Amino acid sequence: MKPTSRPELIDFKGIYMAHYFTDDWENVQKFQARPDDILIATYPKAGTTWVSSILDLLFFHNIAPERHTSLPIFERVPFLEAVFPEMPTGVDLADKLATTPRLIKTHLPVQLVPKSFWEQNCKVVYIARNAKDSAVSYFHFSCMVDLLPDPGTWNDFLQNFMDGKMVFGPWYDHVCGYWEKKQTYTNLHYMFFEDIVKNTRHEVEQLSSFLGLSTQAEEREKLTKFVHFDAMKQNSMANYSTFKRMDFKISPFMRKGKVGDWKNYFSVAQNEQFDAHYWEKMKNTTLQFHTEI
Ligand code: PPS
Repeated sequence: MKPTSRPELIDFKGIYMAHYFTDDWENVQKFQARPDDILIATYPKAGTTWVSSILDLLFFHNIAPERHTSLPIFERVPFLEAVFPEMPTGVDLADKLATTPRLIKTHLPVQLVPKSFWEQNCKVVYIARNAKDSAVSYFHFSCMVDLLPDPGTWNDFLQNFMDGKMVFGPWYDHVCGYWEKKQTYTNLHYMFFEDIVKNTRHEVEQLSSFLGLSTQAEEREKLTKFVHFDAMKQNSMANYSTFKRMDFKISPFMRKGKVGDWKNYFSVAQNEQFDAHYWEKMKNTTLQFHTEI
C-alpha cells in the first residue's frame, strides 16, 4: 500500500463519516431497490463478510459453484455507499449485478438507508456484534486500511468509539436503530455475531428459513464448512487480499474471528469506564449482547 493521506472525519447529516462513503450520496439516496433485493446491514466489523458469504452460497452455490472461489466478495456483494479510488462505485456495481436476488451491503445507520429498500419491502439482514469486540476489530481495521481516518492510539480510538466519533457514527445508535426498526418492519432478520460463532449451522438454518429457501441439511453442512474462519481466511475471494487499499502486514482482514478478544486489549480501567458509559447509553433498550461465550 502506498502511503497516502487519511480522510478526515466529517459531520454528514448528523453522523460522522469519511468522504469515501458520502461522495456518491445523490445516487445512493435515489438507488432503486427491487423487491427481491437483500440488504445486508451492519455496523463495521460485525461479520458483514461472513454473512455475505453465507448468503451468496445459499442462493448461488448450486447454480454457480465456482463463484465463491473466482469472484471477490466485494463484487458479489457490492458495498452500496462506497466510492473507492480506481473502483466502480458501490451503486454502479449494484446496478450492474446480474444475480437475482441482488445481495447488497451497507454500513449506513437505519435512518440513512435509501428509502426504496423500505418501500419495496426488501428483506434486510442485520448483524450486530458486541461493542467491545467491535471496537477492537474496528481499531485493527482502521490501522490497516487507509480509507478510514487515522485511528490514533488504542486509547484514543476507544474514547472516540464511546463518543461516537467513528465513521458510520455511534455503535450504540446503529445497533439500537435497526433493533427499533425490526419492531415495525417484519422483513428484518436481526442476527448476532456471537450466535454465529457459537452455532453457525443453526444460524444458517434460521437465515435460510427467513429467506424462504428450502436448502437440504447436507447443503447447509457443506456451506458451513466453506464459511469456517480458516476456510475464509485461506480463500482470496473472501479474505480481501485482492483489495489494494489494505495492508495485511499491519493486520489481516480475517484477523481472529473470536468472541472475547477485547480482553486482550482493554485495560481494567478502560473496561470499567467503558462499562459505566455502556450501561448509560443502552439503558433504554431491550437489546442484549454477549461479550463472551
Ligand atoms: S467490514 O470491513 O466492516 O465489512 O468487516 P466485517 O466483515 O463486518 O467484519 C470483519 C470481522 O469479522 C470476522 N470474520 C469472521 N469471524 C469468524 N468466522 C468467519 N468466517 C469470519 N469472517 C469474518 C473478521 O475476522 C473480523 O473480525 P476480527 O475480530 O477483526 O477478527
